Amino acid sequence: MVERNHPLPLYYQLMQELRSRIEQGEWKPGDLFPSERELCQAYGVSRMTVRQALAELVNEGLLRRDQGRGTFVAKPKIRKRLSRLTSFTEEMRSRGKQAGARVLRLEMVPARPRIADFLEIDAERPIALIERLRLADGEPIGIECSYLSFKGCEAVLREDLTRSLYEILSKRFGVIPTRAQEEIEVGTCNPREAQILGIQPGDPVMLIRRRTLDQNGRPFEFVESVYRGDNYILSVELMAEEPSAHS
Ligand code: 16G
Repeated sequence: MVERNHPLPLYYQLMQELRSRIEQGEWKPGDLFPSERELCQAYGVSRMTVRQALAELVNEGLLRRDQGRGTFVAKPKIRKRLSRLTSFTEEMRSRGKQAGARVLRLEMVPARPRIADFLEIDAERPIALIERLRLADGEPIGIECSYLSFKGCEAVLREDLTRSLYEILSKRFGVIPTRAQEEIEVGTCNPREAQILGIQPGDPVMLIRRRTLDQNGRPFEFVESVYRGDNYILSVELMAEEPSAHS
């Protein structure tokens, strides 16, 4: 259901509700999806809210628009093609592992110029730094150093950050990780990283930089992570473009 006094925006709640109805198989692939008007009535929300929720589901590949005919439930094959933005916790859960975190550093720091650029803020503005060792079933996997910038971000430092950061941000701060840009590089770890990760200095590691945007397209997080090269696998699904139905 969609609730007005909820920290998550209405469109986001509606999108989650519709996504779970689709995933539960209420409609079959190829079925005509209820119209905007029907959804407005069923959920008591504005047309704008419905449009935004539907646009997200089209983006995710769960729905497909057919000009002049309406919105249809997409074939599941299309969904697999899209990579979804996940948190460490979700990623581990999907592999049947228990995610954990040990906090290494937690403080407000002035944004260095390079980080300020990524976060689209002025250099030297105070941002929240959270450095954590990430664990999978208790085993060290990587060190994530997140720089957060949004109004009231200093309050995040008082949260229990051994839990999922993305869950805390969505539920308590209304900041919903929606999109991200990532860069991946191969490198070797320095003595400090080696000691924390339980490997040897110079061992291969994966260096990942991520800039994460919220539901309004605002960058709120810049992360620099170092993952152990021996127990972390990046898996990406690639598909050839499907021939269009009209060609
Ligand atoms: C991922 C993200 C990191 C984010 C974390 C939140 C990369 C390189 N990093 O590990 O940006 O802060 O998830 O995970 O993918 P959490 O919600 O489990 O704390």
